Amino acid sequence: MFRSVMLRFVLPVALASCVVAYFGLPYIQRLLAEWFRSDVELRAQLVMHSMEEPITDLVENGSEAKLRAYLAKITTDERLLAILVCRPDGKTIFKSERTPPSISCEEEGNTDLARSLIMQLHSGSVQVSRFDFDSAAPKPFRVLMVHDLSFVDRRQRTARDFVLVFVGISILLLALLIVMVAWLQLRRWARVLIGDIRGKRFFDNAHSSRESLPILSQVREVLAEAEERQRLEIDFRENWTPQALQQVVSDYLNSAQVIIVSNREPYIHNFDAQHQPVWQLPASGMVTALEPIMRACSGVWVAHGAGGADRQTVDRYDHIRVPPDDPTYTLRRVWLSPEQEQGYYYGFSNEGLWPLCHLAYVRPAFRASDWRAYEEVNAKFADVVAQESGTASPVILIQDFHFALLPQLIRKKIPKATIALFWHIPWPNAETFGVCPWKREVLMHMLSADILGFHTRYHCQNFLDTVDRFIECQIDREHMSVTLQGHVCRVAPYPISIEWPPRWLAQLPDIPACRAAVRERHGIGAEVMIGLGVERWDFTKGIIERFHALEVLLDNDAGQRGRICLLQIAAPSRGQLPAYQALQQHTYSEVERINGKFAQGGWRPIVLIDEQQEPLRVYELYRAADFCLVNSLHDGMNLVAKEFVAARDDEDGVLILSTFAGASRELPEAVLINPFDVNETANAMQIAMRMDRDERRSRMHLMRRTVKENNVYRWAGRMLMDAARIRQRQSLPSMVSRFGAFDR
Ligand code: GDG
Repeated sequence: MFRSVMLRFVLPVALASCVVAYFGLPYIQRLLAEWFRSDVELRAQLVMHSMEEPITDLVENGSEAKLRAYLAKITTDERLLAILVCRPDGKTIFKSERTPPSISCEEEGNTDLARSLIMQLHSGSVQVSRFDFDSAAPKPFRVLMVHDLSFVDRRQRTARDFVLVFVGISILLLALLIVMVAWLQLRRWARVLIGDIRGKRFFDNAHSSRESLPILSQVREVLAEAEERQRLEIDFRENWTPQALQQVVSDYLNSAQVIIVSNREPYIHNFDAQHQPVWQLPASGMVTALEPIMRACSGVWVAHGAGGADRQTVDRYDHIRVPPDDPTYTLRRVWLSPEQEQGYYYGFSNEGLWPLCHLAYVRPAFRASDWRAYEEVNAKFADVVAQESGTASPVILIQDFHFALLPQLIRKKIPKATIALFWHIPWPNAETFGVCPWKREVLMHMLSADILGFHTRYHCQNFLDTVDRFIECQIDREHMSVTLQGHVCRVAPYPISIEWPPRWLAQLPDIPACRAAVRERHGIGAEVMIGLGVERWDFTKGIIERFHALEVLLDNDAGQRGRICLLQIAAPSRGQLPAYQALQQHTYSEVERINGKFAQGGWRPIVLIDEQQEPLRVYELYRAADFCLVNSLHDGMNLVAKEFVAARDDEDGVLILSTFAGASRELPEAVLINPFDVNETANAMQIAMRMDRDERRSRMHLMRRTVKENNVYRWAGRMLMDAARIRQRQSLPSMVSRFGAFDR
């Protein structure tokens, strides 16, 4: 920095000063010389004036001795070098002792001298002033007064030396001043910019001083542009693969440790009939999305050990390497007491937050005991994450609404961790969220994360509105961030997806074979079209509503009876809760009623499979279906829609999709419906059944391209890239001080 300030500021100033001195000095010298000379001239006139009378008397009286004595006295003045008294014809009347040889009356008499003349002699310059005394008098004469001007030279030299020293010292002082001011200013800017870069005051001009605003806003613009460019690059990167994700972790995160925290574990161990532990993949969208990422990045996955044989399959550190058939990462199981599970999982999470965030008109229940269990379990998970964290700054990916408190609890234990919380379900509007008695606690804890991810921009806006309503903080809506007590939390949409290609496809036969197998397994005739529903048995998924839509269809168009079958997988979920038990009962009774109403021969309109299926079976069903019905009443994303599309490498099949599922934003080529309107859903089924092959192909082709490009690796890659950027920013101050400068 010192060098560049010297080169950029001090050197030009020094050069300018030298140029001024170079051209100014002769001028000053000339001016001085002129002043002194006119002083000497004046002096000569004064002297002459005072001796005018005596000298005239003495010359006219011819008293040479007296004249000599008189003038000898006058020439004792050291500046007055000599006096000559001359006749007009050049004769010398008087010539003082120190008269330089080159000055004489003769010469003076021959030349037409001006009244005053500067002469350069060996000994230095002299000024010769001439005074004529009355040429009409009987004895005219003139006086030549020679003044020594060597003092002018001396003074000129002194003045020059003084100016040079003065300029030199000024340059030095100026240089010091410039360096100091530049250093102080740079230090200030660096501090402000570092704050900006870390996101603290990035977009807040109120905190920046006025003079630094122009440069700061430019730097800010450049930074924002660079980030946007990087984001666009990622967005347009088409080929997101596990390898690309691994590269992100190694290149951008410097192979940081990645820890995933979720309630649901990716592998559950239960005992089979022979009391042997067997593992199972849970029916969970979150697990479906994250498992491929852990396979790509390794690391540790911390989750609740909920399986009957889970304790028997871990080591003494509660670790198990998974996937069981090809271990690539570690699963750390956390044990919860039945009371904890009841309060935290079934209570606050699934009876409180789940209905709160889904507008499915099931009233949320908030109990203080559930909240306490929720706090307790979150604290327990924070302890486990701290134990599992092998470094000071791991990347921690927290999953879902079960762990809203974790960001702050982990931040306290691992301050330098990069924490992202992904919210897999919708975020409601501020009024709706406002009914939660612990809304402020939930929001404050969440905002300790570095990244808060939602599926859609709409959910992000809802979250920001909610924070705005209940928390005193700074919200930057343009750049989607919240600053609370100096900590910046980025709120961004990361639409989740599935792996591409889904690994199960490789194990499945072609479409006709899958169709044949499914028809045979479920007793569906070859002439019957298959409409498919695959879900966790949840009231948000609209299972009852789709039965009613089918009923409307069969009521309205009797010709469709015997031609359509709704094959519904309902994987039991949260079965301990009254709302889910009621849903299950309602499902059974509606299936019975509708089947009873329309069944004929071997045909039933609804085939309900009320057990969780192996993933391979689920994909076989996708490949066998004529259309897939996703009519969620409210859904964060909905992965079933994407899985169906991914399974159809024949570019056939129709997707009917709820506009209240996040997936509808990405898949507008589906037949979109309002799931609350059963007539519209019935109509959509008709459309699906009648759609011609070309249209089915065109729609499916476009949807497949979207899902392929926006796969789950891209979802994770974008979040990890944002995490990497945040880490770079956070590491900046220490980097700057390492290089010895500003952030003190
Ligand atoms: C939450 C959000 C968001 C279903 N039945 C079986 C089975 N499944 C699998 C499906 C799919 C997953 O479960 C369900 O995913 P969804 O996305 O549809 O829904 P949620 O579980 O509610 O997930 C949701 C998701 O998180 C991800 O962020 O999209 O909006 O609610 O993968 O295939 N899997 C198996 N057997 C079944 O019987 N093996």
